[in-house]
Amino acid sequence: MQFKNAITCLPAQSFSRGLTSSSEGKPSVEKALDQHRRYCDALRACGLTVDILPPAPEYPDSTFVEDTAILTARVAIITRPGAPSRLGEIELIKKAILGYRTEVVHISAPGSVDGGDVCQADEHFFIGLSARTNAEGARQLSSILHARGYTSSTVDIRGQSRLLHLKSGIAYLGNKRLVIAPELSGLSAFQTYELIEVPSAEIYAANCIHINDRVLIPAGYPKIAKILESRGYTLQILEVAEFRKMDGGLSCLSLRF
Ligand code: CIR
Repeated sequence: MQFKNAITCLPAQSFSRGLTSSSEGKPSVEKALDQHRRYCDALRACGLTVDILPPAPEYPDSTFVEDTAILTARVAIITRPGAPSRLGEIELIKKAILGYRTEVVHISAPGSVDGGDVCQADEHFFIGLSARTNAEGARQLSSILHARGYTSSTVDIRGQSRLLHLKSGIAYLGNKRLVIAPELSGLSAFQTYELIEVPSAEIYAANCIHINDRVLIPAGYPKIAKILESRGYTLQILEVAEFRKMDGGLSCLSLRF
């Protein structure tokens, strides 16, 4: 899959008031802005044109744009985030997406879907059932995708305490190859894929992103970096510690299409 564009959103001054389960302390907005700037530079280095939305202080988690939309070649879907404090973010992203697409479709109540639970692997979509994405949301999403010729399957991650979203534990690298957290690698859903298992202590780096000819991975995870390099990938290593403090990873900071 070749990507051309990305949408990101600057972290707001209210960033540290977002949702988190991390005990790593309060993030610095100043550092987050610096890490975000480097992240956008890395996306450009992958050949993308980056549309940076202004900060939205009324939504502290709005920098995690990936959760609010799913952009595929055939349809643009506005999600319905599972956390009530994030519901309003969809209006911001919808406005931005309508600059690229003439039509969007919505997930509607009582369905909920976070984009972080949706992993596209070519024509197939893995949909995580999580604390954020419910069965009705997954059903609506599958039906939207199937109507456009895609396939999908659900992966239940409820009860996986280290995974907020499905993509906290998997990333698609193309060619039927996945980077995967140990807790997911035995699931039948992934049986027909080649799996690159992330060492358990480096699980945060399972949330990496394959963009065109590069793989972006977070700084501080040398074992998986070495494994990916030995497979021939060109890595772009990025510091995202301030986002990790708010349970966010590399993928959630952008929509790529
Ligand atoms: C949240 O809990 O919703 C945000 N603080 C973090 C969202 C991270 N999103 C993602 O991994 N896709």
